[in-house]
Amino acid sequence: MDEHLTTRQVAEALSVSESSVKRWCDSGDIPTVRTVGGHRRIPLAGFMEFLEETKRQVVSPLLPTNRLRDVGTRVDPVGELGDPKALFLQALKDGDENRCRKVLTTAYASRESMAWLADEFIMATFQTIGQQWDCGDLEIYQERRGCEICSRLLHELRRLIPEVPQNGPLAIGGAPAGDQYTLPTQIVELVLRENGWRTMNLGSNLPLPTIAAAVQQHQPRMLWLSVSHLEDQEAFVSGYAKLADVLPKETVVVIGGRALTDDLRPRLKYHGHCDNMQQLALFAAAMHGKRHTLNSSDN
Ligand code: B12
Repeated sequence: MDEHLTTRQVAEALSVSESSVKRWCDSGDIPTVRTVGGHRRIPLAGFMEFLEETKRQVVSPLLPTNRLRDVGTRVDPVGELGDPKALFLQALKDGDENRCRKVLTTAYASRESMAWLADEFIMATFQTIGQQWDCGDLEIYQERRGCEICSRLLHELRRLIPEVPQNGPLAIGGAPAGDQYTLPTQIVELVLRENGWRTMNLGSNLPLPTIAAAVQQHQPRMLWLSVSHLEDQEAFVSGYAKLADVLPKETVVVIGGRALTDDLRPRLKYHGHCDNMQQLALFAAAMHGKRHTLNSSDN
């Protein structure tokens, strides 16, 4: 997707008249640029700022997907040619939120898939951040600030995913007690929304009994658990078994995260384990009756 939108595309995405969009462009409410022919064009990053400021949500997807794939990955969001991941990494380390927004939105625009963005862009970039932190080339505050910036941008990207109708299936989830990681479970929520699920992200560091209480209260069709860190594996295995015992039979459990090692997983009962978000997208769509081919360019 070209990361500049037309007034017609924005009007359709928000289900408003094109003349309203043109008025917002001319009044400066929506950041706008002009083509040589004088046509209004709206940068995606600017559109996201407008959505954030006006607390609006797109009601229909921005563009039919089939026009998305011919953009390739070499983007030039800030007027400098460069590998987008390297640009994103540097912007995160510098704490430059606007540059992060430009690079991330352009990368999202190139594939319009949260799952792809999470696996190929965000996870990869944070792995490098982890390595640089681990060998002392990066200050802890830079890592934490990077997480905060990324989390805010994910909230903004959420507004680009059409609201799921109230009769859509419900998925709830989070990270267990002792696990302070918020990005993975925040991303799971976006991937599930993108695949037609209503979602309730309960956040991180949740004692398993309170997750059981949430399942009892809301009777979701799916429960997700993101497990990036375990203080006490044995306590988790016994606590998880108690949770599994009280789950309604309609609730399907999907788990993921770095702490779910090959030794630990066989000791847990669950319906699905995914290594990454693109697998989750396929699982979530299949559960929703939408079968995607496993052709790599499909998600
Ligand atoms: C950011 C970060 C933190 C932050 C997180 C802040 C936040 N707001 O989320 C905080 C400050 C909490 C943190 C703390 C620690 N961290 Co840390 N952290 C990281 C870092 C840099 C990025 C992790 C991240 O969020 N990545 C982005 C997400 C999207 O990717 P991901 O987690 O890899 O998830 C992918 C898959 O696992 C899967 N997935 C994940 N969850 C789920 C769920 C489902 C349902 C599904 C289907 C899939 C799925 O999909 C994702 C890909 O898209 C990693 C480096 C790295 N290599 O990743 C170190 C890293 C994981 N941390 C590490 C360590 C050691 C710690 C501490 C123990 C340090 C300490 N001594 O205190 C603490 C533990 C805190 C705790 N109790 O939880 C080590 C772990 C080493 C190891 N052997 O496992 C790493 C690898 C750094 C390093 N290189 O040493 N950390």
